[in-house]
Amino acid sequence: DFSNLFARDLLPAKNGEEPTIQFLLEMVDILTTYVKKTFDRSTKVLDFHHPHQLLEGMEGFNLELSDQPESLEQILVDCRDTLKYGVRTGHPRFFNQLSSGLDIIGLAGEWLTSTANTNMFTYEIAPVFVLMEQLTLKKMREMIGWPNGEGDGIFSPGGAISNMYSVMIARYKYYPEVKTKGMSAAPRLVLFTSEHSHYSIKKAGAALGQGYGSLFLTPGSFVSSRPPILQWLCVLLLQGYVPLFVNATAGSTVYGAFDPINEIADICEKYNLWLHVDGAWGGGLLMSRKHRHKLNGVERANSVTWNPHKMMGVPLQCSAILGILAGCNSMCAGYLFQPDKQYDVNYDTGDKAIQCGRHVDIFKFWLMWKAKGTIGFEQHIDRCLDLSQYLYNKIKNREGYQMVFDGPQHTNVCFWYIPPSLRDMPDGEERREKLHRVAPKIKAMMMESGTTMVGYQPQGKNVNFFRMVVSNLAATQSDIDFLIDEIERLGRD
Ligand code: ABU
Repeated sequence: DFSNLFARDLLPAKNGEEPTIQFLLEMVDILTTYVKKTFDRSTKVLDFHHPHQLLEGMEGFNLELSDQPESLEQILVDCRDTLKYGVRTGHPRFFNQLSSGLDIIGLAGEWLTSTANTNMFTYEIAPVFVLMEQLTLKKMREMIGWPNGEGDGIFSPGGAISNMYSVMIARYKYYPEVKTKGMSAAPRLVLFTSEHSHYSIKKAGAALGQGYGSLFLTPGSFVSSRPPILQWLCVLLLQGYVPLFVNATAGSTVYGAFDPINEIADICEKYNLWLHVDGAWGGGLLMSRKHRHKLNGVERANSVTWNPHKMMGVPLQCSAILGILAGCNSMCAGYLFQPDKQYDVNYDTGDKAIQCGRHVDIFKFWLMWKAKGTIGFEQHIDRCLDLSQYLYNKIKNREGYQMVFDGPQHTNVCFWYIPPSLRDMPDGEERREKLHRVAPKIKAMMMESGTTMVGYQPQGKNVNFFRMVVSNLAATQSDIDFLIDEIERLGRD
């Protein structure tokens, strides 16, 4: 009975051991019940409520904070309700995001990480985690193909930050004085990326003081737009701009497209530009002997973003920036990074980061790698790509579907569902407007019924279409069949 117990009765309180153990066991029960239900297809993916409904308070669940403590009984109810009104991103029918799934080893790793509750900035307080990070990053660099896995890297709070690191280290390499003098120490720098690349490259330009106007977007992906890059380079050079950096995307967010890294690397070498490969989504394919050729040339990159929390199913967050970071961000804060410690202070890796405090993202990933082996990640990736091919084959000639592009390169399958009333309508503005409203409407109904979730978006001239992605090992062909049935059920006129 927790109704008369409060947080103050738990450790370090006197005689707090027994209630602490009982409370944690109850918590484990809540979490394991949630885990079991997540894999049970008769459980909904979500129990949708509008923000105002949750803010007004549901029965027994009040988000407001109070001055007086709640009993542990209420705290346990709050925990159950937090999970109840959340989204089961590990459910086999959750296809909404690039990161999905609920890996049990990864989950156990995250529990351990929170229990250890340490900070990644120094070996002094995170000796084992720092070494795990170093070893894992080296292994990742070996998979990229850098000689002997040489180089550097760090885990960061997500792909956008990893991409921002890439711009920072490029700028530091060519214009190190920017670190002390700011942008006045650099000419007008230009970054290149494709229209289909992640918006974080643009954000990096803005955040780093170059302005996102310093970014040149090539239409579509780089596959079709190499000549315009070259042309722009020449024009820019004549106008006094200095091209600095090219981002090649390995697995674009919406289409899952892979830029031709070798061709882009040729241009970068010719013009002495930094080559970054954003493999946040596609980096995982390096683990697959069948699919890694899609990143051919990645070994020629100066820096690489790779998010194991996406295609490799590692619990959020787990994103790596690989490249040479040393010196770029170091401030040598004397209270933390004392040079006269008794151990090799090269292992005080925190000074490479733009953060000070840094969460331990490595342990769950390292533990999963131990538990699955490289071969386990390979099987995960091959299976997810096979499943996407199954979906593509199933709908490419099916009545009521139109593909946005042929032949998926990653697990992204993009398509319009055409309701019966639009099937015979001639192409034109009216049809486009109507079609634009179809995916959001079906998605809203999907969320209200809680049966499945899949993303949608417009892209360029294309009106709203569904983007299906698979990264969850729990998904099967029957879940793909379910999604299609559900779209057709909800999309009936
Ligand atoms: N680039 C962040 C992930 C976006 C997505 O899950 O669709």
